[in-house]
Amino acid sequence: MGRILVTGALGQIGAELVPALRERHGADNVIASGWRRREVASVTDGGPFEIVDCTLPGDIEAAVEKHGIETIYHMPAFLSVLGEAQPEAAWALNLGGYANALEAARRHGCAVFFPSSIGAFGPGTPLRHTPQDTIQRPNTIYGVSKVAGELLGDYYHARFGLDTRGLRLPGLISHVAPPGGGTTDYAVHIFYEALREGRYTCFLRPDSRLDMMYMPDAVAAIIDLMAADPAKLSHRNAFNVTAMSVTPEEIAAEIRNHIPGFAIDYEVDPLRQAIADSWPDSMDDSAARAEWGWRPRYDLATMTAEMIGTLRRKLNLA
Ligand code: AKB
Repeated sequence: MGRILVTGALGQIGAELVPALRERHGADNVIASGWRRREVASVTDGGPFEIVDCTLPGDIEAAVEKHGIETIYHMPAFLSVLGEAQPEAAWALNLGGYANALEAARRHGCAVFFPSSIGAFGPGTPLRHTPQDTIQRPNTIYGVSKVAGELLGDYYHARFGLDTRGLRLPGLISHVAPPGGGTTDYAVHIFYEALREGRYTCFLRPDSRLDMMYMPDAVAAIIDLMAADPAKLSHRNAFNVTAMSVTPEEIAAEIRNHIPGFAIDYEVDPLRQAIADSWPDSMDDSAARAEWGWRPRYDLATMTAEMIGTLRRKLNLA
């Protein structure tokens, strides 16, 4: 695969994607980058790091030239809730930054990975068993930028022959780096608060069903998609992938199997609830299964057991 650049490497996904790529390709072959340096041990301790502001035309290209990059994993994004607070900045980063990545890739013949999202769907989309190819009319700036990113990736593939690939990721549950500014963040916060406080106040309704995935499955999906035989890919940007379809009350019940006294209550935030209500609750990921062999390893029970065990050690609660 040659040398790799990961942009937005200090975020929730990058913090686990970078070590996995370094393990596979060698630490010196994976250049992590962010718009400023912040110590995230799993990323900054293990190999090269560059300052790259994706919104500046030329920044990504400079890193590509300097390191002889052949593949870009383009991860930075304003998530759905933060995007509604700062729509202009969200558009500049989420789409403008991706356009800069694609231009650098076009000039240097790089392959590119783009993380789309369940946020690329919206009102009008069938929300149960959401098909791979369906109506995409999101009503958040995050969703609009994700749909535009999917289309731009397909355009660069069709027009310039660029090897662009992407996934529509669901809410991601993880314990290395926190998410920030998303609608599905509750599914991470609930574990920290269950362990620290024994209780959690959720900003979504108890029955808000959404697709979710544990981070090791997301990292495996990203790596497997980029390694897949291109002759077998007819979708490229972007594949539905999911691992579980869960509600806050179902996650809480599973946590109670480990922390019996855990209590949850609800103070619904209207913005986040409206976004959640416009997103799928169970995507159909059969295209990913058929075209490149996608299979999640974790369900609600195995993810919860591992999150609780790992966070107990991380928070010194063992
Ligand atoms: C968000 O909640 O904004 C993200 C996502 C599902 O894309 N986690």
